[in-house]
Amino acid sequence: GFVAGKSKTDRMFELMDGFLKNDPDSLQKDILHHVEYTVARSRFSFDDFEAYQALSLSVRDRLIERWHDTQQYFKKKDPKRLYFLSLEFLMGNVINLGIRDQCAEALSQLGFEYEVLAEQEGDAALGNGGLARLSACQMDSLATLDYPAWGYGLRYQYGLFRQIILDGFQHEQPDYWLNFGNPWEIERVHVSYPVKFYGTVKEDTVNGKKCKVWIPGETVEAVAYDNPIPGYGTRNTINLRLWAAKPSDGYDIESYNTGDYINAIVNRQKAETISNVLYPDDRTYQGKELRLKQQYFFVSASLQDIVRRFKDVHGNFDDFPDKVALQLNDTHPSISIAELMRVLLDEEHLSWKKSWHILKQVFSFTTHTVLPEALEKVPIDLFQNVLPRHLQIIYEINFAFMEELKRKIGQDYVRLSRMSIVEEGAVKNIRVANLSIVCSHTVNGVSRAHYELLKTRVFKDFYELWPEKFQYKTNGVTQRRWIVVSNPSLCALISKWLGTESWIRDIDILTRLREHASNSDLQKEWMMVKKINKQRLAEYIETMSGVKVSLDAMFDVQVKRIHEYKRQLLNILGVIHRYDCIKNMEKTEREKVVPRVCIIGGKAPPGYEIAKKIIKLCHAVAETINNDDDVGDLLKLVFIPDYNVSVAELVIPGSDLSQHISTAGHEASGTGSMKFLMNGCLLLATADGSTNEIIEEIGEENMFIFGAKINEIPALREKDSSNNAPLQFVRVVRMVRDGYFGFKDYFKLLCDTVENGKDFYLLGSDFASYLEAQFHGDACWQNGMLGNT
Ligand code: C3B
Repeated sequence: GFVAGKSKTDRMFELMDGFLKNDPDSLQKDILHHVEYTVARSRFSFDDFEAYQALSLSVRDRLIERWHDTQQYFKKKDPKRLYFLSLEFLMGNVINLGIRDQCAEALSQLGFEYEVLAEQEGDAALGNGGLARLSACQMDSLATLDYPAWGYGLRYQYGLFRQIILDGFQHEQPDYWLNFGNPWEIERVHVSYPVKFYGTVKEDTVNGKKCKVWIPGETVEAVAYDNPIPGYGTRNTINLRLWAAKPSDGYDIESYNTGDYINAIVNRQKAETISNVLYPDDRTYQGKELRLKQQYFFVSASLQDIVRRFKDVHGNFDDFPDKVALQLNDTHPSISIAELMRVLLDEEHLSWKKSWHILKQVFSFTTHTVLPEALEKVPIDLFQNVLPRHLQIIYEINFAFMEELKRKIGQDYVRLSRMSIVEEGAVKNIRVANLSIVCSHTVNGVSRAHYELLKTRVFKDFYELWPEKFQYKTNGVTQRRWIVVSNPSLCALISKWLGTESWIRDIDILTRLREHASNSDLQKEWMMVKKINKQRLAEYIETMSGVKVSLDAMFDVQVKRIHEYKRQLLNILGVIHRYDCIKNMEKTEREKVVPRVCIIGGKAPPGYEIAKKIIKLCHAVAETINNDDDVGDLLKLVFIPDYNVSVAELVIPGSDLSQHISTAGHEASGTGSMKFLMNGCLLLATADGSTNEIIEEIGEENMFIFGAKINEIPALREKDSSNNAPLQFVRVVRMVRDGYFGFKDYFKLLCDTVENGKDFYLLGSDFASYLEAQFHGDACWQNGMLGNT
């Protein structure tokens, strides 16, 4: 019964607080409970995987409890909610609950090892690279900082492909990660919405007013899968709601009347393909129908969910902008603009004026790129076919925008056509970025340098029109994953020297370590930690590639997606130069060489030929160097296959030096550098993206900065840049061309990208200063300044 004077809700909070305990004894009971009743194995005999399942389910129960408390709390408070819409999330495994030690103890008595069970879990690789990992770090932060936030995305059945290397070539293998189920997610069969596609638009009258009715040609059901995300040091547990496509229940007379019952069912079943697979290219947009359907599918389901939650409490839409913030993670979810407008107009029957007034207060748009070719464009024909009503709405938004613009800038038709949402030409397109800017109250860049480029180049016209819309928030990464989880030894060290764990919540507290920076005890402990992590990494390298590496060598790492602008090729050419130098040295000179292990890892988009050739070149060069006894431990080159969040957690803490060497003006921000820095690894970098701000923060004297600056790039490109290339550059490229590492014909195209006046990413003109920075790195290592004393 209820205690007198207490509300039912208060009583519920009280009760739940006492439900699941976190002591090892209670955890053991729960684990066995799940072994017996959920996994349905005998508690007298279950293996590591089953133990992992039971453990995850036990932890999940605790998450659900917190999740319900959080929902209940916010339901009562009705705050403005932040909805983060993203087509990609790279979450990694669940962290933050703060009961790891208790779990480990509970398991050890049952005869299992926590670490071994943790290895049973694969990554949820529902994203490509930096953008997707940023989304995950943001979710962690939002939860920890007690925000009433929701993430929305797609539950792909096939995440990012697994990279297999055969003979040095990349092969892609499907990542069917749900094969053995996902113990962390909660399937919400009752949270599902119909999503419409294709069809036609008809005129109708409702309450005496004319309106549009969209008669769809296909309806697909979106079912919610919830992934609770606990904050650190708080009970706030937010939700990442991912949608899966299921055939709709709707009885479609058309297809069943043809008499072909079997085919009608087969066709319905095809609906599931919408959420099947993640597009593995994180930059170039190809205007594919499936991609547009994926975008609209997750956006439509999310908005239906958001509007339903709003309407549960509010009778009309006046307060919508005070209760709902929609954050667009790049242009991928931008179709939600037209969708919200459609819902307000066609389903809620608000006027255009009122709908537009609401709309322009709720969206904010973060762009993650500087490359104009990466800005999404959707061919009008495709749009018309898949989303006919949305196209009408976009035309109308554009018409109003063009009228407004003409009033402001006059009849400057060149500028008008540049800024139009509709691109005219042989193929007409919708420019999704323009739509996003016109309809968002804020356009956000991901670093200061990125913001400057948005203002002066990428979105110059729009900046001049609406300077107040533009801002930036420099990217960050969460120390909860990149130190606490990935580097437990460093975590312990930091807490010990700071005398507090508060830095785990508030990263600025880390600056207090400066007071101890010159303390030799701290330095010794720091080096011990690095050794442990290098050891772990060295073992991994040996199992993955068979190469034995020396722990006394400098571990020099570049791990990220493979792209020409990120210049892994510059790195490899640098390694060839180093090898060539060593080969040509006298014995006495060789004694002074700093031994290096050069580590490269990353996936190439499957259709990106040059990126794939870069991977092959890395293997070809490694084959030559690593088998040259004459060079031995002075130089090794290893490629780490299948780079992902788990691999990053292992590689980053074990690195001494890391490379972030994009051509200046191409990396919008870069976040890998921050993860390496947190783990006490120095940076060899160009003054690009967020690196510029890191320079200000830690001082150029504490980094190895090289290469042309952002504002020097255009002039360098004007000049025939391959003529700026130093002799050393010409020499190493020639070695590749001449077949020194084999595969002469195969590498021809790759060499062509940096020679004969076509060196767009300016490897040649940056090569000399790159080598200088590398040389400086060696010198610091020799003086024990790189942390190798
Ligand atoms: C990336 C950018 O390339 C990085 O510079 C940036 O740090 C991150 O986003 C996060 O902002 N990015 C990406 O991974 N995929 C895209 N399609 C566009 C940008």
